[in-house]
Amino acid sequence: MPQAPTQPLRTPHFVQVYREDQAALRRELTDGLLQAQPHCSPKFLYDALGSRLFEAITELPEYYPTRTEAGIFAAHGQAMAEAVPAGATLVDLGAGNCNKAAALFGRFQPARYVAVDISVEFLRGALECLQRQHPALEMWGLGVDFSAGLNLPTEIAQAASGPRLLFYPGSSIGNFTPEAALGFLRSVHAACGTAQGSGLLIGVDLVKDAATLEAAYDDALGVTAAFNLNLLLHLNHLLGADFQLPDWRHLASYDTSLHRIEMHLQARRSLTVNWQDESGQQRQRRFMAGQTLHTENSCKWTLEGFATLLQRAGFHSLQHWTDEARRFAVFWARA
Ligand code: AVI
Repeated sequence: MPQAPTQPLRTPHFVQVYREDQAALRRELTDGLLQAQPHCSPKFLYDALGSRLFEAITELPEYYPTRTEAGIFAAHGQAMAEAVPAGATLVDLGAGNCNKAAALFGRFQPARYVAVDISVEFLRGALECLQRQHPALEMWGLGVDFSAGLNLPTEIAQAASGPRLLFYPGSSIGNFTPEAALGFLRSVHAACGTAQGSGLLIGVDLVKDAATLEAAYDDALGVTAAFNLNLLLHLNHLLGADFQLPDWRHLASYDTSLHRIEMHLQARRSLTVNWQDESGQQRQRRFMAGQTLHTENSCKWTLEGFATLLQRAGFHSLQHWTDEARRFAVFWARA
């Protein structure tokens, strides 16, 4: 019997822009370690083990943001679908396993899906699997470091000719200082393009009592402590440094005037850390007992403060949805 012709299977397109630059990484890390208040960008929390530990954090009873945001999408998904443009290019910033965006395909009916992360290799498996489930949807994987601003490569900008729906869930905007968040949101506004109806759907963690926040960033099981301490293993790997884990303790405290959780690693005793900079020169940093390495800020916003930030970045016609306890909010903002 003749076989019915089968549809050729669509495959995702992949574009890798980010190239790891070992010398630039060593320079950035050396510069941070030698400051009066030593610091390190939170992006270094996410090596392979750090990414797994972060996934575990999202399951912790104390870490409310992930499940609260999911509850807001479940309760208000229909209202969101009515607000966002139909048939849009859905651009998923920090897509990871793509699960959050994929859960919205049914309601939002995008014409095209662009998953953005630092490396297309992180996206490949998830996108290939999603493509089999949604054979008609055009899919792209884009590997860029958008932490210093988002810039869509020409081939994707050309493919995304209609309205664009930029999607930035998870309250990762909180890991930018307010000034850096403004610069980043301005770049997202530009990436929305000029088609009618485009905009940004973004999750943001709200200001609340210090006890709830400090528990969320210093859980009883010690997973966040492990996540923070793992940064030292990552630095040992990247720099050939000699951080010893037992010499360090995890700290997380809420600064009520800056509205942010600060994560630090505190030296338990006076010690010296050694490493090699980008030119192979031996460097060292003395830490006195109690001195810290600042590893992350997680800024919390009021509804009014975040609305003002979005407007300063060029967005308008804002809508937001929250949970009953007003712990977390999802904003829709037109470009
Ligand atoms: C990824 N980001 C939104 C998390 C946060 O809550 O700031 C990272 C994190 N750090 C400690 N726990 C979770």
